[in-house]
Amino acid sequence: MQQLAATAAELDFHSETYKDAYSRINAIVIEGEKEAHENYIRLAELLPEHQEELIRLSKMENRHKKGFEACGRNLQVTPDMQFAQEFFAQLHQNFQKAAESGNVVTCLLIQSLIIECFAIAAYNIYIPVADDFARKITEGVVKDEYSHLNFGEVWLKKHFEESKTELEQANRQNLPIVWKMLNAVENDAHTLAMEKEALVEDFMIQYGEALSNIGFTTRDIMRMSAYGLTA
Ligand code: Y39
Ligand code: FE
Ligand code: FE
Ligand code: FE
Repeated sequence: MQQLAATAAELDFHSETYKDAYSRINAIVIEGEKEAHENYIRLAELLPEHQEELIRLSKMENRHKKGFEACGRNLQVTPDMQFAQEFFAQLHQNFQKAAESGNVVTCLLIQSLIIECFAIAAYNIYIPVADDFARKITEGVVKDEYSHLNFGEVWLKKHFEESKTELEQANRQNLPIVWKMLNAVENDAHTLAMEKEALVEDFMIQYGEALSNIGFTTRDIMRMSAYGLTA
């Protein structure tokens, strides 16, 4: 009954059950950081006036990746990178397609809003239940993720009127994918004492706040948030 073992106080970071779940969650985070690193390099090409800042963000993502690789090694876990690539495949593909078409608004929605909010939610929920080594790493990382989210918010706020339609359509296309990803990781997250309900709640708070900061009304946000709830 591994499903019952997941309260923070009962976690055994060295149990086979924990390490098996960690091999997938750790891989997801490593793959996510790797793709985020690549995505910010791509965004730097698409937004040459922000090249320096975006390259700086991409380097932060690469450092995050190294930090989480160390977390896996610390627990003697081999990350399941194949699983992680499949986990991100749909969002990854949508980002690539948007980048090829020069749809920078869609790229920013996928990386700087959706993926960053997902990361912030996951890391906030993970920190209280992480092993000591991983907690210190993750506390440093999550601060950076807020600054990545902020980059997207500031740019999209500045270009809100001309981006609105593309943002709504990119939200409609990509938000359902996030719910599928959460479902795919729900059991493993539970084994690490990370509850899906908490992840969903934190994600929606971050994402709703981001949409509000960009310029969407509460009514818009309600409508946009409803996409994918059935996924
Ligand atoms: O911007 C970033 O650094 C984001 C790439 C990292 C995404 C991490 C995704 C974490 C999802 C973990 C789900 C665990 C329940
Ligand atoms: Fe539980
Ligand atoms: Fe990161
Ligand atoms: Fe980030």
